[in-house]
Amino acid sequence: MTRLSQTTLAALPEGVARPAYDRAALREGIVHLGLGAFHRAHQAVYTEDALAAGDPAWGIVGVSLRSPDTRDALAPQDDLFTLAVRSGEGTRLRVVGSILRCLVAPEDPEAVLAAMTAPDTRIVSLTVTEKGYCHRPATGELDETHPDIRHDLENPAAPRSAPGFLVEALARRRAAGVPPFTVLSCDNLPANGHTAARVVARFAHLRDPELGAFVEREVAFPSTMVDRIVPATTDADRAMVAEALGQDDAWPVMTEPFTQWVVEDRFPAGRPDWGSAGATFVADVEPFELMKLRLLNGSHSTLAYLGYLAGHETVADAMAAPGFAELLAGLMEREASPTLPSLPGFDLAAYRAELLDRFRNPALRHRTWQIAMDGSQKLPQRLLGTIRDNLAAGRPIDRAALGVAAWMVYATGRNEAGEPIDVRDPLADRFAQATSERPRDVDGLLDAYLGFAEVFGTDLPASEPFRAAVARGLSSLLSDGAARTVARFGPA
Ligand code: CS2
Repeated sequence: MTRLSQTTLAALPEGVARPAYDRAALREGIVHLGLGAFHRAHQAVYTEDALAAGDPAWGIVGVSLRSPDTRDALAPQDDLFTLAVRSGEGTRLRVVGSILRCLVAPEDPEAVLAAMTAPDTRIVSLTVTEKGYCHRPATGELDETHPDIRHDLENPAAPRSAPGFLVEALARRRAAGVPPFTVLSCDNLPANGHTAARVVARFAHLRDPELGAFVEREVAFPSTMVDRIVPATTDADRAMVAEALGQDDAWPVMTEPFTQWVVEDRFPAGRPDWGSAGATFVADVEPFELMKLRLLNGSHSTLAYLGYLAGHETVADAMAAPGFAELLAGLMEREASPTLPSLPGFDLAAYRAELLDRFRNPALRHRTWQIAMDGSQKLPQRLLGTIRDNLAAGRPIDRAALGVAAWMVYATGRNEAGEPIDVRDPLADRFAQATSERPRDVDGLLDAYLGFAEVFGTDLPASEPFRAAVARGLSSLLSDGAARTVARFGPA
């Protein structure tokens, strides 16, 4: 079968959308660090629409900080890729052209720095996942002992980490008299612009206090709330896309119809007209970010750990099992929502109902295992913030605490039948070690995990109501299993 490429675009079936602008006329205006499926289904699509609206200055250079896989898949197809938007009603296909080339940082850090220092580059955006910030999840501060940070302080001209690349590129621009780019974090972190600013400024300060002061003074770090569910692509997805295109795409991206991007409008060097594609610009993103992290992501993680332990492969499977929808509805309505700042004019109840519908999307096949990854980096902003606020206000925390308990069982690396779980987490080895040294009972697990201050801080482990609520969750999970524990939330 022919491979998708610039020259085969004209042969695509009529229903498949394709770039509505002259790709050859684009300039490179954005460098994106963390070229995963999420970026391709979200920011690359908003930018695609902005390019079609007429400003050719914003082509994207995609950078993978680790693996060559995306570049290897996309380069032979002129960096074009297919977006498949799936729901119970069917699939819509669109070929996206906003990414102009892909770089692989470990192969050639200098090429990445050259793209980041080019005067035409005015935005460097990031989806490097929570752990890519090299910060301490409980406090948001740079982890100065992180191996990549140590490496980048010793080898500033050949960095590995996102902070290392950003600071070296900003230093080179400064030396060359080129104004700084705007740093645009698109990761699921609270106040993500602020978090990025803290780690980048701190890293710059460690290199040279004057450079640190420059970053604080001169570089804009707008916060954003990003939302679109993007499950990992499978071979079945590839086959479906090839069949529909009549052409091969080595790495299409699967997603849902829903998409949302709320952005703080602080781009001193300019930005694409993402508003033409439906992005919302606001003065303060934080209330939106908290809402999304605590409602969507908090529910997602709770569902992922409990769903995985109950034997459900996908989110939609778990949603169809007894009690899951009720548990999540209660978590969102009774525990997460009361902690949120008010968003005048925003219909929170409709937002929660829409989330449950999105989780039920039968066409997505979003694996619980995928969402379960990196729990140590996700729990603080997804569940622990909700718990802290409710403890302070004397409100219930049982559902969120059950989510935490399920994570504790999951991260032992053994499921309810004693079979191994492939736990992906930067702290996985330390969790396995801590739990293997203690009995697999309520006290043993509490003891094993609550010592991890980088996850729980020092306040939660010292809170009796918190320990008691997690203990109740653990006790039910260990004696009755996840499926029965969750089923109790369902109609009697
Ligand atoms: C998910 C998110 O994998 C995960 O942790 O919770 O990727 C989620 O799908 C997105 O944040 C939705 O916008």
